[in-house]
Amino acid sequence: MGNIKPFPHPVYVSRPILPELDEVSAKLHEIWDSGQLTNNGAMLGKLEGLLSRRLGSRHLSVFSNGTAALQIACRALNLTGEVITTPFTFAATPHSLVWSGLRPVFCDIKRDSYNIDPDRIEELITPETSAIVPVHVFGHPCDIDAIGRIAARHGLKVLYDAAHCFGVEVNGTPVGNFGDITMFSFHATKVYHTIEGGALSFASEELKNKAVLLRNFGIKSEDEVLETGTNAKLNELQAAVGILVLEKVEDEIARRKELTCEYRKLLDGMPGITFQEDVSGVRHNYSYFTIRVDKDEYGISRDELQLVLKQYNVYARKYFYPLCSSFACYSELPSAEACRLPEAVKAAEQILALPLYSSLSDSDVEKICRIIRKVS
Ligand code: T4K
Repeated sequence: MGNIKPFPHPVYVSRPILPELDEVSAKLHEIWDSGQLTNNGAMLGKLEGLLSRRLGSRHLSVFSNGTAALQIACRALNLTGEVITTPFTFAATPHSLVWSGLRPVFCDIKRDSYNIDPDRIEELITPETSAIVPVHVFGHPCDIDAIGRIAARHGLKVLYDAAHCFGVEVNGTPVGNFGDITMFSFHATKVYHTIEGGALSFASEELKNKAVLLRNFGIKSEDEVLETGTNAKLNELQAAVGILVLEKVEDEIARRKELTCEYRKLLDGMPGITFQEDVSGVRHNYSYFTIRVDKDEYGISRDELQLVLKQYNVYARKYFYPLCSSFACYSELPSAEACRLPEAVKAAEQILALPLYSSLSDSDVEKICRIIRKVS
């Protein structure tokens, strides 16, 4: 297209923080010397301490991935029956509910935040409802106060999916300190990672103790098994990588913030392209930069733009498409009907996540924006 040359290498939506190999090697030496590879070793203990401080959580445990952590959270909270959640999320959110023997009930989202719409939650509550599972989509916090009030009024638990929210704060309070339990994902595509991994931040020590039992088969001691637990432990190698990644995460977030500002500056005012701004009072982590493509104003659809970008070696992603409620496994649910979820349906058709990671240069972002401007 025109005189813009494709990128010489693929430009992905995300790239993980990579610690220096000699630092990893030093940690591996420590692990080798100890002979302890997994089962709650010293590296995991150290990582949990560091993350508790960094995420401002008094009660925090680390797990093998965010999905297993969500399942354990459902079990620790004794959830039953129906759980109200958003369809505009990654498959892991509703799937974790089903794996926990629960029925997801999909609630529409707000147009601006892409998060569950609190004004639509109460009409979905039935005698079978035990919890709300909101997602802080793309790291933008949900309407926490409204959700808290609804949960209190109806005696429901709140389990937040904060997969995208490492380090996010709302009016000075870390995002993991709301609701009964909050889940973080530490997958390699996230702003902070342990290759694969996740954490739960609990409202009480009691919930934490239960979840810690559940992540190791429910084994309390050599003589006692207290719960039908599973295996969701993080091994020592990944914990070591997590410790090293933690040292780099502030720089990563700072650089992503600069790149986000650059995207916003260059895309501002482009007809048919809108994006999220920072929310007042929120400390953001810049985990994703998404745009919304209005075909009527922009000229081509989000899907067409994604294909154009691919021709330039730019691998933007349609997060979250397809909408979870349209998966074959959920489409028969009454709450999954598209007419009940108009905002979520539109978001799934229009939103595109653009590349965002610290090794991207300003000129890379400038070129991506030039491509987007040129196609319109
Ligand atoms: N809740 C929500 C709201 C979530 O978004 C997620 C996960 C979860 C729960 C569950 O948490 P985990 O159980 O995963 O901890 C990715 C991730 O696999 C997934 O963790 C994430 N959400 C989801 C939004 O995105 P894909 O299918 O997009 O990943 P993939 O492999 O296509 O990676 C995207 C790009 O990132 C690649 O094109 C290249 C780059 N990449 C990826 C990996 C894995 C790298 O450069 N290096 C890598 O190692 O799902």
